[in-house]
Amino acid sequence: MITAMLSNAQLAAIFADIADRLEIQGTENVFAIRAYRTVSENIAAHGRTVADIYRDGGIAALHEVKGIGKEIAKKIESLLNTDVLEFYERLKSEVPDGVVAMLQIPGVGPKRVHEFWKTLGVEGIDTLKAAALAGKLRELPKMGEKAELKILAGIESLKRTTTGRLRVDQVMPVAEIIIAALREIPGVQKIECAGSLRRGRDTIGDLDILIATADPAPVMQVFRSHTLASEVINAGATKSTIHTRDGLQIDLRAIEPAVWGTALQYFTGSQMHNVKVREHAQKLGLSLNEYAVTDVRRDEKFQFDSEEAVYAKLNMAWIPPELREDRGEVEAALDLGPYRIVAPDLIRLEDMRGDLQMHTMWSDGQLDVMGMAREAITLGYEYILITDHSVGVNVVRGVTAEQVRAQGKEIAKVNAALHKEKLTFTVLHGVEVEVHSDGALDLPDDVLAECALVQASVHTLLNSPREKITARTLAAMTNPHIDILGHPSGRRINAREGADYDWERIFAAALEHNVILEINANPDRLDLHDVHARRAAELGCKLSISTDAHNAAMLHNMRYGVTIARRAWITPAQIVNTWPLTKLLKWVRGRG
Ligand code: DGT
Ligand code: CA
Ligand code: CA
Ligand code: ZN
Repeated sequence: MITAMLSNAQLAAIFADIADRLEIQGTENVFAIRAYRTVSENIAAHGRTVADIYRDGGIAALHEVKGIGKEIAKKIESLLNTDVLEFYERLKSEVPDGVVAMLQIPGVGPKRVHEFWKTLGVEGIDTLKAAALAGKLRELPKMGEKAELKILAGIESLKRTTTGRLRVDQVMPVAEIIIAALREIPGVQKIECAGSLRRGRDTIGDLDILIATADPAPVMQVFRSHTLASEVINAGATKSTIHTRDGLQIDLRAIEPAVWGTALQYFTGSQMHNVKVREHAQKLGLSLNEYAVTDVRRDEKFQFDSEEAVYAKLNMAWIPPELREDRGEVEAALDLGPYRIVAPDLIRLEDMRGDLQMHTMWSDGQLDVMGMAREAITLGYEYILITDHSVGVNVVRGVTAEQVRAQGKEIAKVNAALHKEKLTFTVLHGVEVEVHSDGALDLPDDVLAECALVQASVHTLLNSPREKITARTLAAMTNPHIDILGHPSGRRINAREGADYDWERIFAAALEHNVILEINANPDRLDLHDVHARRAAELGCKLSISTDAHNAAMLHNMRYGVTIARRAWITPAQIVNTWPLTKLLKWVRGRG
């Protein structure tokens, strides 16, 4: 019997952690470390859930996932059956968590951590900081004063970014697992996420789940004893709170079905939105909380089982949760009046016809062109743009001018093969060209001219002063071959801030030169973010939403990008990859 319903992401995280700990420990067996890393990546990228594969086909079926050999299959079996792996538990006791935590410091890898730990006896970030301040790190081989300062700066940047909030992709799968587990319990009428996850924020403080039922006891019981719960914080009759092993807090509240509307409205927030709504209600002589709307003078209470009815009672249109941040949505809802929807044509995932940023084995992707095309076809897309990195991105393998041309031939072959199968699907040939620090592009114009669309991206020196980085990117945007500006700010959520651009000038240039601004859907980036995307769209800029996928699984991240676009009040017409291919190509060719 499978007891633990581990997701692929959780299994992948365990194997990545095993590889890290072995490497920190200084294991001689480089081969084993690499095997664990490969398995971790392959599990994360695998289309099917490994737990399902095991349940359906047993241990033999696990070999379906590349890299899972006999030993690792046994480990997965043990994890799925008993939720513990003795080998892993032993490794965790040998290499303390505090030591592993040092890996979070930018620029610090397992080999360094091994030295800090074994040579200096440092067992955590705080003691590392003390050692650096005492000048002890500079004496290690291949270190020095500069490297020591860099580590101190890295520790400071960690403090700024570890806000205790998790990325949305670290929370969404957990929400889906919990909801699936609770939905089938007898008596459950409705179940939905509230709070920041329902509003589609890029990071989540804690996960709020609401459930409509007249019989909360069994639901609370199942929730608190779920395998994901590492700790039960609160065990009330209608409210429970648990923590998961990844440090996520989950609040579950049982709601009387008759007051579902007010409860969902209240617990969705945001707090600022609710304050605004209550201020307006007051003007009507009404007050509201999670249980009812009250006519204050008559002391009469009204219950609502739907959110639409709550807003209607306040003479307001229903507001999509993504807009509830007190950014003008309450005013818009008042103007429209009851039983309407603020922004009814916000973009939806179904509107997407293609994906305009992805990588293949020509650079640092894991699949070939055909592999990416096949996955995109299963998603119902009509086209994709292949955008491998140019060589200038020195952290990863890139394509040279000759390789861009050679890739063009491969793409033509893939298109011919798909055409033969009578598939109406087109692979477009693009490239992600690096913008050098002086604004020059990493590939010659004649090569760029051969691509259907060209994306320019900045990956280096993102912390340059505003004037410098703005000028650098503006220079690239004026090159007539540039069609898209990829992940414009360069931020990595919970890891580094984006560049300090003069955004108004970037948006003006995008408008003038018809450069499409990307909303990168990778949940690690989500870049442009909502406020900037909204401003750009308002100014008339065109945007794209693309996954920046490096494997098949990452193509499925499109939904996170669409959510950001919804939070930016964006409609399908403003996103170029909702357009039919002919319209997109016509616009790109006719521009400038
Ligand atoms: P988070 O968890 O930091 O990502 O953000 P939220 O918005 O999920 O915040 P959370 O979990 O504290 O509360 C969920 C919603 O419940 C919040 O958006 C509004 C409502 N709420 C909770 N506590 C209060 C409160 O003390 N006052 C008001 N006005 N609303 C509250
Ligand atoms: Ca929350
Ligand atoms: Ca909460
Ligand atoms: Zn990039």
